[in-house]
Amino acid sequence: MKQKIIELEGKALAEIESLVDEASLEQLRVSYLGKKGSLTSLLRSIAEVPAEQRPELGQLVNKAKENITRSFSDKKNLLSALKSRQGVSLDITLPGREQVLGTLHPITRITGEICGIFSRMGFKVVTGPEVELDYYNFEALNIPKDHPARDMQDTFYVSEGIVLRTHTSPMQVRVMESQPPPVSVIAPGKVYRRDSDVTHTPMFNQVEGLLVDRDVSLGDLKGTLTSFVHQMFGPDIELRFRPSFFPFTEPSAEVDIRCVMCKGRGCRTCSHTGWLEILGSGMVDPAVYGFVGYDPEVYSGFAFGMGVERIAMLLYGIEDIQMFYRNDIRFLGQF
Ligand code: 2NL
Repeated sequence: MKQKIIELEGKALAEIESLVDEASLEQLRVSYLGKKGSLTSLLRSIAEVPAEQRPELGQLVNKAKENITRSFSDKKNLLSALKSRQGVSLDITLPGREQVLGTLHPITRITGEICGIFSRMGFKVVTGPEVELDYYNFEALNIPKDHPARDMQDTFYVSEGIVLRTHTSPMQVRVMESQPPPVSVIAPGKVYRRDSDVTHTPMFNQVEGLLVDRDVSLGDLKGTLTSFVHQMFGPDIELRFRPSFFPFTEPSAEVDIRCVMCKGRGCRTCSHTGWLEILGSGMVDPAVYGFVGYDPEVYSGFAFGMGVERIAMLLYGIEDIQMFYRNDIRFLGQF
């Protein structure tokens, strides 16, 4: 009896192993485990053996049934998995799928280039909050309460006394407040103004710079910014410093470069002046030092600010600022 069980189990497992189609597998299953199956009748015949042998034989035949049942179901799964793959052929000569690499956003690239130039001159890069106190954005920069730049038309107000920063200068005020001179920092980042047309977006990027120490002169401002412009636009670019006004600098100057489009002959981009304004600058107004506790009798400094989108548009010859923010990968992938 024992021998019979072992032989039947071995035979069943070998036959299951050798089968390759689902129909004959089912046939085989019935021939072992069906009502009239050979294992089923073996199980029944246990009733006829002497009672003292029954437990041992019963255990053995149950174990055999378990193994055979599991083997059938494993084989069934395997055959059905193979069947579902039929018709799917693998062509190993096909080229692989291309892994498309991302690129830096042009604004990120230019911001990095600007910061790189000033970093190599010794300026430290600092960043800070875009939601800013009115105090840091306006008050401490000597922008009086009735100044037009404060108008609701230009500034996004978050709540009483809190704005979206309109420039990155507040970061420089925070730096001056937290440490004595000398300071030389540049502050890159997003700024916000209520403005939107082909040359303005409500959010744009700025890089501002500040240097304060003993004996800093307008000559230092001119030398530093001339070096920057030459590194950014090439050593042959012509530039000029033109008197201007900002509430936080005195005197103030804007920097123009020879029009990169028409080389100075006059075109639409330069409004037929032959010049393009690329940054604003000036000697820090002594009133600003009053807010941060610097002694204007001992220290002087210069500051400057530029719009990154504007510089990128001039460098790459892009006419519509909105192109940077439409997320068209064909445009953004060119730089
Ligand atoms: C522009 C002009 C400018 C500054 C920014 C500044 C910052 C401090 C003190 C004094 Cl903390 N000035 N920044 C000065 C002059 C011009 O930006 O056209 N920006 C796009």
